[in-house]
Amino acid sequence: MFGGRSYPLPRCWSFYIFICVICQFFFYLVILRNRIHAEKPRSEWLPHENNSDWRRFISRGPKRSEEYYQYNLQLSNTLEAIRDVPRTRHASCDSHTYSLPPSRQAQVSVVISFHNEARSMLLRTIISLLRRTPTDYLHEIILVDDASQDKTLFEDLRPGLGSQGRPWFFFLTNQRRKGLIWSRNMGAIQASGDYVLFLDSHCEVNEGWLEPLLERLALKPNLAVSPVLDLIDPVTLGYKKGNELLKGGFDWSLHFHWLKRDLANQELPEHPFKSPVSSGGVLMMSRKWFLKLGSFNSNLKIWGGESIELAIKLWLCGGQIEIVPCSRIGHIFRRHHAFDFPPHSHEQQQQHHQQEEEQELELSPAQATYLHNSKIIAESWLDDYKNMFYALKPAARRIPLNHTFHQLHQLRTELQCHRFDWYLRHVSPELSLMLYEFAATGTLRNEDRCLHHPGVKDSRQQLILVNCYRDDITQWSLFRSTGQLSTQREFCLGVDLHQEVTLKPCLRMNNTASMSQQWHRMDTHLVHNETHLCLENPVQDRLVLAPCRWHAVSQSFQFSLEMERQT
Ligand code: UD2
Ligand code: MN
Repeated sequence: MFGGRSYPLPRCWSFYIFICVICQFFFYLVILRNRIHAEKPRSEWLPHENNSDWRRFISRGPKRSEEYYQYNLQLSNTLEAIRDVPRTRHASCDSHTYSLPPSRQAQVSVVISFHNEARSMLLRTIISLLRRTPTDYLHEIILVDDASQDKTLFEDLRPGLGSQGRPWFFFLTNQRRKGLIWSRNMGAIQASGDYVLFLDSHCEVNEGWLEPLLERLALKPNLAVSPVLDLIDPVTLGYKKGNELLKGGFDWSLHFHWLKRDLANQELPEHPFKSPVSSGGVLMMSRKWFLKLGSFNSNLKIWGGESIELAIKLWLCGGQIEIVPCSRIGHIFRRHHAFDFPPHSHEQQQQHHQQEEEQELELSPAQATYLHNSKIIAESWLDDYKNMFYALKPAARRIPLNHTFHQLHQLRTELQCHRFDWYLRHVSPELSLMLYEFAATGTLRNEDRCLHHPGVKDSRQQLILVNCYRDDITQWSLFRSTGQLSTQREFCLGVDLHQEVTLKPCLRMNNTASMSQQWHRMDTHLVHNETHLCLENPVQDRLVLAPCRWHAVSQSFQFSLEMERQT
């Protein structure tokens, strides 16, 4: 019945054993591979210290000074690619069970745009992401090299990150400098995840950073969320806890500020909270919602303002912003820009014209770019309140814009966005308070010169009168309640025992200002309460106190914005 050759028994057994061993081998290989996959993403550079590949990668980078990067490069190069960072979030965040959406509906794309970042720093950012993000959720990391001078960076980086499997890596290169706003938009277009996270290239994500953000996003699809940013010191690279009692906001000059967060009844510091603006540029939201909102306004140039623009757009057009203190990401806050600002138009003639304007306004390219971007925000979203911005930033009136607002108006209609007064009423009462707190604000002008305080470095607290169109010109505020005349740095104009005009830290006792720092307005004069003398600019750059003469031009001072009718 069983025709053909029959093998002797021993040979047959050894064959079966051989097959079994092979099967087992493959079985373990598959299991092991999956386990490696699940526990550790696949980078070759998930380093043991002194990993020679990582060291070689760093050493191939261009040699640059500390000033070039504005942080301690030497230290960054010697630290490990991944290091332990202190747990900075509240202990209750660790015990909380997060209700996460299923991973197939919550794929995260991380977009990192960088210009001239040190190799060790960029890699530390990436490795911290790979190490501390649940692999099920980390879909891809999109790196956009914004025309850095290190031309072989991607070439050298690619092999270490591998080319197969999740998270996927994408390497985009701008041949010409486009700025971070354009580059982040490109990254978001390239992305295919459900959510997009924008991250700077000198960050370290802390343990468990993602889950608290995902939990909030799953609850409210139109939300944008930010972690609390921890502070990495640019000199010591020490990692310090960031403050969860601060929220993001801006003033009428459209400068970003941290504002005090007030806790509601029963609210704990670690609870997520609404914020007028995200934690700077580090934020995560639905990718589709981001694109529907028109991404970051692509008319904004190079650096600055985009997170304020997106925040206003989000709030006015049906979204919200929350900061989530259980999520922590460390960021190096540098004291100065580590890069140049190129002149910002690509068309030669316009570029020339623009540069001439900037020179005439005595603006540096960085200031001109920021002013340009702020002007776009004011024109796009502030409605009539844009006059408040122009009053504080008169130079912005002369910055040319090269586009129309047609598309933006369309977006506002399509998404049925509220007007800006809604933002003042519902989102940032601080901003509307600023409208009522001051009797007058802005530059303080006498004839064609403005009163200026060159900065805290000047130990004599010297006051001078200079050209009003300098962008760093001091902004003054005359407070309704206290009569103090203060700079943004909280130095107050006062009078000393010799009746000399002084500038000293603003003094308050029992909620009333020191008498020597109190002023009131009489017509366009500034009268010192205690001495009844008037502020005067008798010769071009000097400031004195003198008996009031109501017709003296040298005693007539105008703020750029007067909130009270002058008597
Ligand atoms: C803050 C924000 C940043 C962004 C910026 C305003 C945080 C932590 N950072 O920046 O996200 O909102 O304000 O626009 O809140 N870069 C380019 N191309 C350029 C210039 C910069 O790709 O032309 C990169 C740069 O390498 C860095 C990122 O953009 O990764 C942000 O620049 P930054 O770190 O110099 O600015 P920062 O932290 O003051
Ligand atoms: Mn940064």
